[in-house]
Amino acid sequence: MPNYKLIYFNMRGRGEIIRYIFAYLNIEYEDHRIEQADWPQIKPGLPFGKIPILEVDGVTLHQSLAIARYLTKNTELAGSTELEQCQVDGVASTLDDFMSRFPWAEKKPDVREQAFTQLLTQEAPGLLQDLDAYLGEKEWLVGDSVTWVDFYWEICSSTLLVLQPDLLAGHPRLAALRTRVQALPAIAKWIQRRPPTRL
Ligand code: VC3
Repeated sequence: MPNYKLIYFNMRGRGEIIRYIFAYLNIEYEDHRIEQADWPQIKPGLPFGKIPILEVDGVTLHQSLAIARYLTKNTELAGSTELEQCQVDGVASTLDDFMSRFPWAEKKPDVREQAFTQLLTQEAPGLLQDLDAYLGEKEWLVGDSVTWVDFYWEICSSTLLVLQPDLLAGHPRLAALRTRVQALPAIAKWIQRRPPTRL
C-alpha cells in the first residue's frame, strides 16, 4: 500500500470525496487539515496553489476529481465499463461545475449573499430536475451498483442543504439516494467519526 497524505482545510468541501473513497475502500491515510491562518504560507509551495492535494509516496497529486478517479481505478466504485466510467465522470463534472460557481472565498457579505441566493433559487432547480430525470427509478446514478459519483452527490447536496434546507423538497428520489449513500456501513461509520464542520 502506498503512503497517502491528504491536505485540505478543516472542512468537507472539495476534500470529502477523497475521504469517502478512502473510507469505503478501507484504505489508511493521513487526513491532514490545515488552519486558514497557515494557508498563505502553504499555498506558494504547491504546484498549482490549490487544495486538496494528495501526496502518494511523496508525489503530489492535485484536483479532487482526478484524485477520485485515480483512487477508484480498478475498484467497484469506478463504474463497471469504460462507458459507465465516462458517465460517472460526466455527472461528477456537472455537479462540480455547479458547486464551483459559488463565490466561496468572497469577503463582501452583500455580494456573497446575492450570488448564493441567485444560484440556489434560480440555477439549482434546473440542475436538480436534470439529475432527478437522470437517476429516474434507478438505485444509483450510473449502472446498477454504487460508484463514487453517488458519494459526490451526497457530499455536494449536503453542502447545498446547509445553505437551502428545503432544496430537495420536490425531489424524494434524490433525497433517497442521499440516504442510501449514508447507509453504506463504511460511509455511515465515517460520517459518525469525522470532525463536524458546517461545510
Ligand atoms: N466551501 N465542492 C465544492 N465541489 C466549499 C466545489 O467552501 O464550503 C466546494 C466543488 C467549497 C464547499 C467548494 C464545496
